[in-house]
Amino acid sequence: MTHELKTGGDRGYLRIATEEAFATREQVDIYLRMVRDGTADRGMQSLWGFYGTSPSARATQVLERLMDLGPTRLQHMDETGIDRAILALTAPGAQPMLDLEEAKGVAQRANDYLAEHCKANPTRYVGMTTVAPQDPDWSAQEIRRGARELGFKGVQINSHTQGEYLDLPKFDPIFRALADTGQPLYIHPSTPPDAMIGPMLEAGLDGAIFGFGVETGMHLLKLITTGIFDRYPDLQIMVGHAGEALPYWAYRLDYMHQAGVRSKRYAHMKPLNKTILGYLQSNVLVTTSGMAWAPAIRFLQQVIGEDRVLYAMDYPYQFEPDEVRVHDLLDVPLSTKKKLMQTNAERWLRL
Ligand code: 1DF
Ligand code: MN
Repeated sequence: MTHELKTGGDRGYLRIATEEAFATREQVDIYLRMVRDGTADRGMQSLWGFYGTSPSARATQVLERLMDLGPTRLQHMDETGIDRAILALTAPGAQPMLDLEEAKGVAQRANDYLAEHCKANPTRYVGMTTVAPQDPDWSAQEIRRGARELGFKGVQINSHTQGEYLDLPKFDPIFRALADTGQPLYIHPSTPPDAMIGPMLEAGLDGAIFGFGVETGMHLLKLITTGIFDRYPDLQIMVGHAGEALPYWAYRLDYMHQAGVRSKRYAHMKPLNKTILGYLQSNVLVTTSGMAWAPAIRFLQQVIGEDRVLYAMDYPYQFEPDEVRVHDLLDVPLSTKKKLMQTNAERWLRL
């Protein structure tokens, strides 16, 4: 794999990367305070204890790149042929912050900061709104402000909020705001909550290697089985990492879900309008972040449809030029590749 990576569409498509992270100094300082004073959950101790304090090349480089929305990031995009980046505040955003006012302030200032950089680089950067789901009504307002005043094109929530998942009725204002603004929700991974993380942490599997996917796949599955898409039939939920394993599991999920519904094994497991695979094919968008692997990408295109698979790099956590080439060299027609790299993002994010 040697071809030169250039922006500008020389291969017949632009490259739009859809899960790209940034951080604010304020956010990271609060994480470090929480790690020090013991208010961080075990996942944050593990994740941000590492990125915030490790002297390793990975940690120091990731942290430096997260905080930059300036020339270095643009240069890295140029060097790897990334035309546009869909940017979101890195996980877990303001969600673990225990002081509500502090959490909302961090989210709002991050949104303002991102909006400024998007305005300064309108052809390169697109923003997603960050929220503080601990306050669902405030988050709904911030989603509307992001869509209507800041020019953002979606909303990113980093899985659970202090152990709570978005299927709880109290989070409904967030879904109302997504419906009113017609924006997709990106459920980005976070480390699992304390109730789930134990055995993973012992094995070093709590982070992006596996814990992220278990946590986030379960979150989306729980939303599906509790009927989110029957309540909001037009809602689109994005997930990264090739669908956090759900597409691969779809057959078994449907078999066992239907068996559970028929036998009335769980009082709250109700029949749904569609199969789980059916929702994956009508309400879920999947990105290739962290999964630059041709068999997985082809599988997704086959199972959930080529209109629903979107390219993502996951800068700066997985900044690997050869992974862009893997996408370029996929053995699919140019029309399919153009959907993957460019037009699916334009369509679903209304760019
Ligand atoms: C990592 C990976 C961290 C991803 C992330 O956010 C993240 C990591 C804190 O490698 O520790 O977004 N990722 O999506 O793969
Ligand atoms: Mn990510």
